[in-house]
Amino acid sequence: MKKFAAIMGAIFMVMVTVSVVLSAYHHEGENDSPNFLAQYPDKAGTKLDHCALCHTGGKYEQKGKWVSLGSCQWCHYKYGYDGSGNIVDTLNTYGMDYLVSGRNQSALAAIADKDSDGDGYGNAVEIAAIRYPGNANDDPSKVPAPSRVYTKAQLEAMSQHTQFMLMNTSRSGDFYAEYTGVPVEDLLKDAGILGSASGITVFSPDGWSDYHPLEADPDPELYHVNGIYPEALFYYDTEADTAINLTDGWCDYGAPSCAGRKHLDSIVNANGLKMILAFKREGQNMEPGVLGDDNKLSGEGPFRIVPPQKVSSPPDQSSNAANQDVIWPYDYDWDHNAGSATRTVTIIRVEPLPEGTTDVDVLEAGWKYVDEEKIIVYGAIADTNPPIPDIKINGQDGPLTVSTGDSISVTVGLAAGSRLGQNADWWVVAYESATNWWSYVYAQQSWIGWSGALQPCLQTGLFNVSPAFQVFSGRLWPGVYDFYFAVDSNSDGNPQGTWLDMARVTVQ
Ligand SMILES: [Ca+2]
Ligand SMILES: [Ca+2]
Ligand SMILES: [Ca+2]
Ligand SMILES: [Ca+2]
Repeated sequence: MKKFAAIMGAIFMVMVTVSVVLSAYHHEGENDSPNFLAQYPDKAGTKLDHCALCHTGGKYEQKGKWVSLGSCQWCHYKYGYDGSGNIVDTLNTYGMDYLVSGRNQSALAAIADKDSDGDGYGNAVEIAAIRYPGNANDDPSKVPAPSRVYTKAQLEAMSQHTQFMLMNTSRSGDFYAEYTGVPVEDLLKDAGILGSASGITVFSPDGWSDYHPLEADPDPELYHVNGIYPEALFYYDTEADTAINLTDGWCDYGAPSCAGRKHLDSIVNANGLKMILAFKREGQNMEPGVLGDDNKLSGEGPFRIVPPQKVSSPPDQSSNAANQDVIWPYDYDWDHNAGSATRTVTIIRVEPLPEGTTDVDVLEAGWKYVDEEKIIVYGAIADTNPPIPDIKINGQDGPLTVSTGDSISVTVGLAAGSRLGQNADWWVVAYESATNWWSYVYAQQSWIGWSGALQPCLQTGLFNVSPAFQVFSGRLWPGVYDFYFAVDSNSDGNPQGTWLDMARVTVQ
């Protein structure tokens, strides 16, 4: 019991540090990620080198609606910036196993052969394949989700949006600025966002991530992607102005775009205020983010997610400031949009990931992307290289007509595309009205008549079938036969026909 209390005390210390260094995953003074990298040195910079290795995302109910949070937000939500919550609530099954096994490098070795998340793959096997050992939805049978990489030149070639706005922080200084970039809504359309998408999680290479729903949400902490934000007013006071009140001022009005504006002026932006992926501030490229010796990210470029305030307010004094006897003291309930303005974004994950897919390995999209001024969008977006099943009768796509005396040959081919290796149900089936459904079962090298359910041909990882493979050869009774070849994005034994081809032959 005493040992447990000591462990919890240690975690408490780590989490207090979290509240100081919000921007970095490798939280100052924390030993868990060094332990992991000592045990698995080649996994540095991979997606496993992240909070999500041991911490879970989560959901909480608000007015009958469930709000989903990523691992960083969930930890801060459950645990609080003040460390008042219970850290154990934020651990996934791998994190729990690590904790109860001693929370050191030997604990990682001790649980290497365990299957912490119960998905059928041992922890070391998953880690070798760069799959999360504490997330049963991620395993080595899944393939990286569809992705698109954008260069800065490509983003600049898209329709640009410029807006003047307040960046209101809780703890740092506030400022007004003019940001230019691409509306995130437009970027996602360009990437081919799917109708199934519900939101995005953005990542910075220091490990910070933040979730944004597509549509407006009543939770004041959630900034939405789509649509226009409310118009804002410009709030000016000499007491707030850092250029005038050198001791207690908290708002920087020094940007050229502030010139000529007066207190309570309406802020007018052509096309309104939007969530943008900014690449310019005051018309200039932004300073690229770098991780300092103190593990704090400085700089904001090359790309920053910039959400406007959902509710316009004046800039308020920093919550850290001793002197709150000012015109706009810190107000918890005011909109601190700058806290959700993720700096140096290199990854946008469109949620939820399509079935059978998993996260891309973020190693490639880390600091290298900052240097190369690139960003990757992946997840619930169009797959430009999907599996293509092909079924042919006598070498033709059909429909065709033959005589009862003619022998026919049915062949299937598959280009696995982006889903190469993904576990799947394979279906080779035929339908004719008098005899109902037939399934070709590869293991038996034979066709099986309708027995109340279709039988999968195979249940294995997708591979390229080329040259085509013959599944039927012979003569058929008169009738109209539809032959199907399909592969699913899962291997649950039920036919979904995610990718499907059909050929019809009429025998007379
Ligand atoms: Ca597992
Ligand atoms: Ca797993
Ligand atoms: Ca503020
Ligand atoms: Ca299936």
